[in-house]
Amino acid sequence: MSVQAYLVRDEQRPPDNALLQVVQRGLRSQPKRLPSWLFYDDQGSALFEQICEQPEYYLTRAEIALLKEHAGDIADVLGPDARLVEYGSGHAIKTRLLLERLEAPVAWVPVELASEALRLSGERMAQYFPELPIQQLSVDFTRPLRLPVPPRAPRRTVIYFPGSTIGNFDEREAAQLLRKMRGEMGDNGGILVGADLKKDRAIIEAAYNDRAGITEAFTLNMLARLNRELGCNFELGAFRHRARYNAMAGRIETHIVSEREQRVRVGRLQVLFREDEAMLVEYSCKYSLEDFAALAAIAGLAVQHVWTDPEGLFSLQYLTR
Ligand code: AVI
Repeated sequence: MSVQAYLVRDEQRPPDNALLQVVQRGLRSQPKRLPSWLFYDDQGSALFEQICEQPEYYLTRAEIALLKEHAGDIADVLGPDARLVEYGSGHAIKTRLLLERLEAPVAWVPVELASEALRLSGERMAQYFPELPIQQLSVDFTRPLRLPVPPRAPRRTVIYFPGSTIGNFDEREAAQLLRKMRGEMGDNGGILVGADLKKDRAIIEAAYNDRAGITEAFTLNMLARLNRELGCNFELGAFRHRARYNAMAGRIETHIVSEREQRVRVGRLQVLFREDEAMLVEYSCKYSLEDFAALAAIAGLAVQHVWTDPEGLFSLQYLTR
C-alpha cells in the first residue's frame, strides 16, 4: 500500500485579529494572564523539543522509559486494528515506540497546530512506517474535531495524548477536554493519556528551571512572538521567567515577571507593568493516581490501566467509558 498523507486545514480558524483580542483581554485582566498555547509558534515548538532533552526535564525521559518497558502491554490492551488519534503530536518522538508494537493500526491521525512540527513528524513517521496511513489534521485539538474518514473500519479509536499536556489545563478545562475526547473516541474507544506524578518539590522545580536556560528562552519567546505577530514592543531583557511549585494546588505555576515599571504597546492598548508584576502564562499540574482517577470520573471516564516508568515519576493511563 502506498503512503497516504492528508493535510486537512481548519476552515474555521479564527480571523487574525482574534489573537490580538485574546492577548488584550489577558493583559487587561487582574492579575494579568496569557494562555500557554501562545508558546507554540514554530520557534516555541523547537525550543520545547530542546527542553525535552535537558537533564532536569525528567518527564520525557521517564515517558520514553515507560514506553520501552510497557509498549507491548499497552498494545495488547488497545488491541488490533486501532485508529490512533494523537492530540498535540508535536514532533511525535514517543509515538513511534507505540506504533511499532500496535497490531495492524488502521491510521495515525496527528492533530497539531504547529505546521512545521506536523510536516516534519509526518515525513519521519512515513519513513518508519511506509504502510501506515497518516491523516494529518492541522487544527486546534481543544476544539471539536471532524476526524477524517478512515481508510478501513477501525475496531476502536484511541485518543493518544502523551507528554503531560493535560497538565497544562486547569481542572475544569482538563475535565472538559477529556469529555470532548470521550465523544470523539465513541462507545468502544479509549484515551491513552500521559499524566505527570506528584513528587519531591526540588525535582519538579528543577525541571522547569533548567540550568542551560532553555525553559526561560521558551517562556520569553511568547513575548517575541507577540512582538512579531502583533507589532508589540515587549523588551525581552526587561522580563524574566519564574516557575515555582504550588504544592497545595499540585502544579508548577510559570509567570513572566516585569523587571521594572514599563509600558508596552499591544495594538491600540498601552499596558502598564509594575516592577515585579507577575503575569501567569502556564500551569503544569501534577497528579497522584487518586487525583487523576477523580478527574477522569468528572468526565464520565474510568481508569482501566496505569503504567509508570521504573522510577515512578510519570504515568500513562488508559481511560474508557
Ligand atoms: C507541554 N507541556 C507538557 C510542558 C510541561 O511540562 O508543562 C510544557 C513546558 N513548559 C515548560 N517546560 C515544559
